[in-house]
Amino acid sequence: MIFRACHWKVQFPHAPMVMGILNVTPDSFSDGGQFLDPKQAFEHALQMRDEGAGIIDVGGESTRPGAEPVAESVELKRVIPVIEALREQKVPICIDTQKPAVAREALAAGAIIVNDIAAAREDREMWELVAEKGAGYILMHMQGSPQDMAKHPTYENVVTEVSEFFASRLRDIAAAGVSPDQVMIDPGIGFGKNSEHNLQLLANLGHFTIHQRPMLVGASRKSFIGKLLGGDVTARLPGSLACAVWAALNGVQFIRAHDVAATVQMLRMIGEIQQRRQA
Ligand code: 7PM
Repeated sequence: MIFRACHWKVQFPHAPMVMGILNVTPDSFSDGGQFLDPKQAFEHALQMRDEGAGIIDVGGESTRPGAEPVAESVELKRVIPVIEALREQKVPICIDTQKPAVAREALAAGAIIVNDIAAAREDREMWELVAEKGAGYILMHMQGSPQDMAKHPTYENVVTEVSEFFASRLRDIAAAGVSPDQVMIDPGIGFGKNSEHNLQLLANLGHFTIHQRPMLVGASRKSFIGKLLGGDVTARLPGSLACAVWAALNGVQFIRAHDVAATVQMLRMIGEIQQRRQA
């Protein structure tokens, strides 16, 4: 299995990689407003790179439940200066956007992967762009939209429904001209799922290997961790690390995280132990 995004390739098996979260927004649920200034955003990205992040996910629109959509011009003003500044830094950049126009500018500025949480619901333009540029694409499952997804998530079986979503979208994406090598799949923890759904997805990550695509999991600081263990958003690191180690031990290749240093160290330790297993 291989993942390709523009000039960048990762051949698997490969040690799990951490995707550091850079929210250039005033209202993200756990770090809103901290990195709205391009200089501060840039510095935070460099810090995450130095801590061992393999990819930086740059987003200019909050996707927390109930968040209001942001105008294209606002999103561009937030993300493009940061991506341009990071271009020489040789750290793979992922653009977190649902808007094809923002993705296009971001790819021109140096991003190589598109994190489209909407999975091109509205139109196929995003896939056409990804095909044209040879960019990477994160195919994430979400029930509903960011505005209404938290209301009443319902599934007969969340694991089989998410898996069927992957199968059908992977077909559509291929039909749009995107190579399967360009796509990673993501169960979308917290996107139209309650705590029980999130736990069932994590418990059954192995089911998604049938799609033969690398997987990304993002559980970092999400509210189900707080609901289960108590504690506000600043006290969710132990629960977040538990999800990350579980994901890594269950075949997940990419972990989306806020706390890069802690996550990278934990994964390195797991790797050191795992290498020494005897038959
Ligand atoms: C509720 C849901 C609150 C999501 C906050 C969030 C993911 C993502 C986000 C993810 C991919 C957060 C977010 N989560 N993109 N964007 N996968 N691909 O924790 O799990 O930052 S937003």
